[in-house]
Amino acid sequence: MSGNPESNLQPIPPFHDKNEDTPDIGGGLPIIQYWAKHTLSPEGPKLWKTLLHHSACLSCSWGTGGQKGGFTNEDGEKLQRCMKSVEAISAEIKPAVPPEVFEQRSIRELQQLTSREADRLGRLSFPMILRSGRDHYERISWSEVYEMIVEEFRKAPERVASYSSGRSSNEAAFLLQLMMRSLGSNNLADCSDLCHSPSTFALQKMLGTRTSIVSLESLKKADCVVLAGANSAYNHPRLMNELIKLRDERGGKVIVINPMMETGLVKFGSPAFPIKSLIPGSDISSLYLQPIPGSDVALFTGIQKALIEKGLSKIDFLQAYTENWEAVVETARSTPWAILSETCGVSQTEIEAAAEIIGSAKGVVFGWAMGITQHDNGVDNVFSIINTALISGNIGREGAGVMPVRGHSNVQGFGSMGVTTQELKKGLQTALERLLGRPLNDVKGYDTRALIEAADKEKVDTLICLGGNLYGANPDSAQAKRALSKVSTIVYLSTKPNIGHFNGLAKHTTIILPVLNRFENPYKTTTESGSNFVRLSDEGTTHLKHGDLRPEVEFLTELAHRIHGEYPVDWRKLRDPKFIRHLIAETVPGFEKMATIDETQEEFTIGGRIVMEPKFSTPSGKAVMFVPPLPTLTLPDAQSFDAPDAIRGVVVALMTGRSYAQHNTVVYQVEDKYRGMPHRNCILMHRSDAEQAGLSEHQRVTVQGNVGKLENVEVIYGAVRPGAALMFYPEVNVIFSAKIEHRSGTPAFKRVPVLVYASAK
Ligand SMILES: Nc1nc2c(c(=O)[nH]1)N[C@H]1C(S)=C(S)[C@@H](COP(=O)(O)OP(=O)(O)OC[C@H]3O[C@@H](n4cnc5c(=O)[nH]c(N)nc54)[C@H](O)[C@@H]3O)O[C@H]1N2
Ligand SMILES: Nc1nc2c(c(=O)[nH]1)N[C@H]1C(S)=C(S)[C@@H](COP(=O)(O)OP(=O)(O)OC[C@H]3O[C@@H](n4cnc5c(=O)[nH]c(N)nc54)[C@H](O)[C@@H]3O)O[C@H]1N2
Ligand code: SF4
Ligand SMILES: [Mo]
Repeated sequence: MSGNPESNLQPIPPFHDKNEDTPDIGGGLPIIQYWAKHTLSPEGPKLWKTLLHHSACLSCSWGTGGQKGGFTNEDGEKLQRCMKSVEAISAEIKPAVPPEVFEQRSIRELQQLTSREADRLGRLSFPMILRSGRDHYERISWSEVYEMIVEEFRKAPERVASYSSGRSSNEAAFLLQLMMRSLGSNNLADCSDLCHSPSTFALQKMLGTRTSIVSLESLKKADCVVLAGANSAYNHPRLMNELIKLRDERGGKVIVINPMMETGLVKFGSPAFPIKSLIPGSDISSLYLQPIPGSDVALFTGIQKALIEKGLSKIDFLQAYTENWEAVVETARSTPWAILSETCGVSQTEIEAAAEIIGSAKGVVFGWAMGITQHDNGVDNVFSIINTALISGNIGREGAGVMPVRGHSNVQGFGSMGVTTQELKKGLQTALERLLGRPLNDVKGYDTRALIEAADKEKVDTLICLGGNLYGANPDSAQAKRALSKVSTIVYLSTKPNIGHFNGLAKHTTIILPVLNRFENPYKTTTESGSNFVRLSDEGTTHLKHGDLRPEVEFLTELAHRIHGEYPVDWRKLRDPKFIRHLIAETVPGFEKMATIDETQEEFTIGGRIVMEPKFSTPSGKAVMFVPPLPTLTLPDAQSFDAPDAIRGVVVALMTGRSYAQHNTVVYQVEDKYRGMPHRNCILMHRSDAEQAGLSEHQRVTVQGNVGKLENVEVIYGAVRPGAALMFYPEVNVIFSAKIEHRSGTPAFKRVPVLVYASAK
């Protein structure tokens, strides 16, 4: 193990026997090699042009780029582009898919493509249609598209739905929800339903807000960060720089909570510090806790208990600024240590060490991602984190707070613009009702899972997908395919082909519309970062000179005009997103500065989001605490799987997520070198689990879930706790139908019971 015992409090982490073939640090030289390979390749000049363009990074929600130049963060710090940004850009600057591909390859052939092969075809550059009974996608004109689909949107509003993914702009998001709500449909499913919806729900209930309450500036003042269920070395690389600075420059501490010991969260080599960090690597975790997947409530309750027992809890703070704290404190106090430790699989000593660090820090920021939210008790997990922040007095001041580490680069903006099936914030609802001249329909719309279920019951006629890959992102791929095949018309607005375009086919008409991304759009657009900062992306041009692509906003305004005429706005005027920005400024509280952003070019922090004093937008002005129940975590026995009974397999809790080089359902490279997984069809597991089932490293096995199995999967030993294992989505989505978190609709992607056994010879 690479941890340095002097600076890492936990000298011998429990489940550390990682694969010998893996590097000792995350990041490091391979990042530079990747940069060099791409920037020196024939695509290099195009890549540099885009990197230097004033636009927000396409990839993650950390939100680099914008008006101060492509490399700058909101604090004006330079050199803030990571390799993930290059990865995303180089996918977008690929040449167009040659028309022959669609002329020659039948839909059956296209269905054989892997995610990576589909993406590699190139950029989509002309509208296409797959008509009922045909085998091939055919070219179609934009005007034919409008004529064909406008009637489909006039169906009963509850039978019309949308799905969206957070790569598009705020302007497109605002239009989408206005068009749908003008129809009377609340069916605004969004990728956040599969992602941070539990965070939104819990933050709203407890603090009266829905997003991070920490600004980047404030994060820079923290002397402790707790990072739970987030593999930021892969998915938010610039956050790693903040952790390096916290440890190196401020002598602070980082507590990582993750069943898998991710190399980059132990030590990370960052190009931002070429001499002191890149090659030797910088220490990240001061303490690394490896709980049982899905048990974070027990671990955080344990931290609360230790804070209370050691006199490190801030009872005065709780009394003054919170409600229902007594029940939370009493629960932590009275739950026996044995139960907490047994539930989460982390010892009392380790939990107490975490509490000591938190209790003695000046300011703690609690960050989390999918390891916390993608569970059937995801909301409870978030409750328990916010409870811990409150009990330790770490909310409502500089250098402290709670920070969901968000997903797509503009997923948060979609929520702010009203693309949600959760209850709208009052201010936004009132403003929309004023605009529409009537109350909003109060029927709860379909979130992503409800949409698939409704489609499967033939309750959806028309579906518009603004980006994303609805098919690939859902669990139980066979169900997703079947459900979508019962929808009469599906319209996909996309930049790149993906497996959803070939497998998520409608009953009658499937249309793919090629759109311009944010750095090639002829108009300026905006996005919102995970720390509530609004970014302005400049106009650009596309390299697809012979293509017939449109901005998303142009398509949506024209469609809305044809459906609604001039109700409730002059849609065609909104073709220039500047006018949408005016409408957003009038409608969405906190976005007032959008009205002048075109004149001032001034990017801004959304009003009312960053919480610097312990006053909350709840009815009482106090934070409201809840007691989340401890989870009961059992795994089914091997016999309950539909597998031959003689087999001697092992049942594990499978965490499904991202490899090093993929962006959600889009795979860029097959190997994950930091976890020692040479290709996508691997299962990373603890040596002891494999041996118990008579398996050995590199053996090919069957991984069986509740709705399917994957064959010929290679066993890779890794630093994951026994009982847990890890595989990659979207491929793994064929084998399970996930449990659903009942308050947020989010699937339990991180605790999938599977049986692993030797494949029949
Ligand atoms: N390069 C790149 N960047 C991305 C993305 C991408 O695909 N590629 N995707 C974007 C999107 S949409 C999102 S949502 C984010 C995702 O960012 P992350 O949430 O960091 O990504 P995941 O791979 O889903 O895994 C999260 C971690 O959770 C851990 N984990 C699993 N179960 C548990 C548990 O029960 N408890 C705890 N404490 N930890 C657990 C896993 O071991 C893993 O390390 O990244 C965004 N950024
Ligand atoms: N098993 C498992 N499943 C998961 C997860 C998991 O951890 N495990 N994570 C879930 C999470 S957190 C998420 S967010 C979802 C991701 O779900 P989605 O957001 O639905 O999927 P993506 O793969 O990000 O979508 C990629 C596609 O978006 C399109 N696109 C890219 N840029 C643009 C643009 O600017 N405009 C438009 N219109 N289209 C664009 C391209 O065509 C590209 O192929 O997956 C979820 N599914
Ligand atoms: S951290 Fe995220 S936003 Fe920043 S450059 Fe990397 S991928 Fe882009
Ligand atoms: Mo996500």
